[in-house]
This record gives sequence, structure tokens and C-alpha cells, in this order.
Amino acid sequence: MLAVSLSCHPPGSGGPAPQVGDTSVAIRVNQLGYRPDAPKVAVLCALAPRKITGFRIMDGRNRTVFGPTAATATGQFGPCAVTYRLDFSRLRRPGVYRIVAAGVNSLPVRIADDVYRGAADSLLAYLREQRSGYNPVFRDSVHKRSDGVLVDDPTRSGEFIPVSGGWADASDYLQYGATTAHATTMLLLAYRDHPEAFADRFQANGLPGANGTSDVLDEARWGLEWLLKMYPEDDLLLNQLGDDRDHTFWDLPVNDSADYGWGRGGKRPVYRCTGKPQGLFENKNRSTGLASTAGKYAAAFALGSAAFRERDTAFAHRLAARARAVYALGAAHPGVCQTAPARSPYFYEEDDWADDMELGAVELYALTRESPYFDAAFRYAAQEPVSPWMGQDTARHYQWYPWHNNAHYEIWRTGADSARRVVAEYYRRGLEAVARRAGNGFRIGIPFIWCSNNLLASFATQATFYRRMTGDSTYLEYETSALDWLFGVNPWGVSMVIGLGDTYPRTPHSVVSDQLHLQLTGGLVDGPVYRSIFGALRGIRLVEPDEYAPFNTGFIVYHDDVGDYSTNEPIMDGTANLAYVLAARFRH
Ligand SMILES: [Ca+2]
Ligand SMILES: [Ca+2]
Repeated sequence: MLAVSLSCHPPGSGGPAPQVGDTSVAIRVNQLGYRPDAPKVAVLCALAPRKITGFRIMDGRNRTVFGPTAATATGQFGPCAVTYRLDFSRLRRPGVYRIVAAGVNSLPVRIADDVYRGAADSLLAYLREQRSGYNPVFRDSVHKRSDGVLVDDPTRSGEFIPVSGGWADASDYLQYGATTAHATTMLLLAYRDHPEAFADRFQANGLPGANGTSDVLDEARWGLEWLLKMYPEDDLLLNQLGDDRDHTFWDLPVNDSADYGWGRGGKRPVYRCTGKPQGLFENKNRSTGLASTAGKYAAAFALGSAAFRERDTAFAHRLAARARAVYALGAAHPGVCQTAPARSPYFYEEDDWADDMELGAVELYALTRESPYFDAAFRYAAQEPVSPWMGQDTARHYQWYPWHNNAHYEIWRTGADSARRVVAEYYRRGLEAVARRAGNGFRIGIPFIWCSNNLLASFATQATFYRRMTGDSTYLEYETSALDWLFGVNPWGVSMVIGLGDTYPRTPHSVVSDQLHLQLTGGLVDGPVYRSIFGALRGIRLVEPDEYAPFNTGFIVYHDDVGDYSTNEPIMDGTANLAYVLAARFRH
């Protein structure tokens, strides 16, 4: 997400080299493992045409425990001249194995009930690392006194508004209301539905130590407190803190020296949602209203109010009041509030807002049981039944955001049978559109636009919701393949979450990781993109030899390189977006 316009990056921090097959055949497995009752598939990728007759699975004592059995040829994909699906779903006995085919071994394959244990919780480490205001990793303040000065306002520009807090969006230090609200919502949903997936090992300020509150709720509150600051008055909805002038220097967050016209390391600008195209310089966004952001804030506030009802009544009341107010503001100003570009042409080009107002409305209904909110949610749902990227082969950056629509599931939770059937069908149509494009060996049907990993996390989340709503397992294979891809069943054999699995990004696009050699555990990176996108982005330059070069010959590319901000940058809202679906797979 960070479009750094640097002339030179320092070299990568090194660390252990990923294991990359030096042969022309690689067997890709889910590096977290497989649950005994789940579909279990590895994918064999051969870089040259080759006939594979079968595969077997061996245990730690070199005994064959499965097969030999036939491999299913599934054609070419990306760098793979041919792929084979190796289906071992019938192997259910827990253990650690390896798959052998064509004389090649896979990484270890775990089968156990608890292979996803701790996965959702580990994502929170990255969010703590991204905190602004007080940062528990640096044990220091970040932008505490500099946030922020109101800009792009006809009458109040120059006014200081205290908005310190929240999370840095990615490896830059910009902060957005829209992404923060979505991230907060995902954390609150994960806590509400799967609290057992999270531990209590950290305090509210992010420092080690239990505080009697689930760490996911501590993190959600960190988001909520910032969103409250970003909505300080009924008619003042703030959009963004900082802008891409942040990208001038490659600094640690604690000594960010960005210069926004008030001196290096000085105050940062805070933008309101104006409902009009925004951009202080030559680049402008295409904003048309407030509803896309207002709906997201309303949803986070309403869910937050429910989550804190027993724990902190005053906080819950305040959140409920702000939820109602910001929802009303969105209803009065339909349209989108996009992020504001400055010197760079990149911004989040969100084009839909009905999905956001639907979520705001249904969460207000869940909180208040006032039926006009439900009726509004159901009307908004019909405006955008299917997240529009589903079934497409491209989209603009964040054009359809969030990448899945949580609100249909919330309507199902709170609605009558007739409404439930309608929203289940909406989800089915989206899943079907993606599945129709997923005939390849990896069973992946998303477009490989920037942030492809977020699309996969969202697809898997929607599929999980749909299965829970209907009991229909039609799309389980694709749902499973999406998560398998994120954890290593992809051409590169890389787990896309730092610190999870055997082979994961070692040199992400991050100044913290690069300069301090700090592993950003839990961070989900952007993921592979079309070669055409990578080739067109500004300022990208790989700074070390590409260890995945043999697998970067196809239509999509991924580089574990500090210079690649398009595929290898961890991102805050993408990470939080993954929390729900991982929490849903937790099992004691
Ligand atoms: Ca805690
Ligand atoms: Ca939207």
C-alpha cells in the first residue's frame, strides 16, 4: 500500500534464506497444516512439462501411510508448466508427514485438530507493532504531539484537532478512518463469534501482561478510541491523518521526519471527509459523499458498544450515541469518501458505499432493535448484493471495499427467514462468480490486483459465512484453497503471514523490519500481483537477487524483497481482515 518514491532503499536485512526447491518440481503444502476432517490437497508445480503418475505420503519413520495414489493433472498456471492436485483428504490420522512425488519431498505436513490454534491471535502482534500514539514495541510515543492540523477545510483549516492514536496503515505512517474502521470491525466480529481463539497476554497499552481482557478486545478498543477522535463533532467526520508526503524519508515511526510544510518531524495534516474531490496538490481523488466512511464508523461504534456493554458502560453509551450520529450523517450524504492523495497518484479508490451503510444500519439494529435500521440495511443490501470485484479479472485499488460484505451475514443473524434466504443467495452469487474463474490447479479465482491476499482472505470469510448460514458445502473446496494459498499452496511456496509456517517473508517492505531486523510477526503481506501491475508501479526496484526467480516467469509475480511495496508490504487492514476466518478455524 505504501508507494514509496525513494531513489534508493538500504539493502535487505538478510536472515535465513527461504527454502526454495532447486529442482524443476515443487510440492506446495499448507504450512500451518490440515485439520483431520477437512479437505487436504497439496499442489505439485512443475516448471517444465512433465508426467506425474502418483504420489505417496510418508511418516517420520519413512513408512508409507498413504498411497501411492494418482495425482490429478490440472494444467498450466503461472510459472507452472503443469500442475497436479494431490488430494489426501482420506488421510485423517494426526501426525507429521511428508509428501513424495517425482522424487521430490514436500515441507512437513501436519495433520491435527489444532493446526490453526494461535493463528488469529498471532496477527495481533503486528497490530500492536503498528500502534500510533503510544507504541509498545518501541516503548515510546509515535506522533503523539503532531496529530494533527486540519487541512482542506473551507473555514477551519489550520485548526489543531487531537487525533493521536490508532494504527499506521502499512509500512508508511498514514492512517485512514475507513481502513481503521474495517479493521476494528473485523476484530470485534472475531471476538464476538470466536472469543476462544484469542489469549490475554497483553495490557491495554500493548505492553506484556494480562489485564483480564482478551487481547483482541484490547486491540479493538485501540481502534475505537482513535475512531472516536476522528469523529469529534456530529458534522465533522475525519478521513485521513498524514498523506503521501510521508514517503519522502525512510524513517522509523518514532523519529518520523516527514515535512508537511510545518518543518521536518512537525505536525501532520488531518483531512475531513468533504464529499468533494480531495488532494492538496496536482492529484485528486473522486469523492462524492460521506456514506462509505460514515457507514464503516457506525458499524464499528455499534459493535463496540455491544462488546463493552458489560465491561465499560460509559464507553458503550458513548459509542452507541456516536454510531447513531455518524450513521445519520452518512444517510444525509450518500456517496464515497476516498483517501486523499498528495504528491503521488495513488489513493484508495473506493467506489461503493451501500455496503458500508448496510453494515452500519444492521449493527445499529442489532444494538437497538429499532426496526427502521433493519429495513434500511435490507434496502442497502439490494443495492449491492454481490461485492463487485467477484467474478472480475481486475479492479482499481480498493475500488470495492471492504473486499467482502459482512453485513449480509449480520442480516442473516438478526433477520427473519425470508431475509435470511435473500442474503444467503447474495453470498452464493459472489462465491459462484469467483469459483467459475478457479479452474486452475490452485483453485484460485480472484483477480491478482494489488492486495490479492486480502481478496483471498475475504473470499474465504464469505465462504465461511455462507456455509454457516446454509450448510451448503458447494464452495468448501475453494474456501479451503484460498486459505491454503495464503499459507503456502502457491507457486512460490510462501506463507503470506510473517512468522507463520516454515517459509514466510523475511525481507518485507518495512523500515522497522529493515533497520531494526525486527520480525513483524503476524503481518499479512499484500501478495502476488499481475506482472503488468508490478511493471507499471513507480519507484519499485528489487534490492537483492530474487530467490524466487524460477517461479516469477508467469503472469503473476511475488518477491520477498524490501524494495517491492506491491507484493511484500505487510498491511494493517489486510491483517485484521484475516483475523475472523482464522479465528473461525480455531479448535481446542
Ligand atoms: Ca489483554
Ligand atoms: Ca464500500
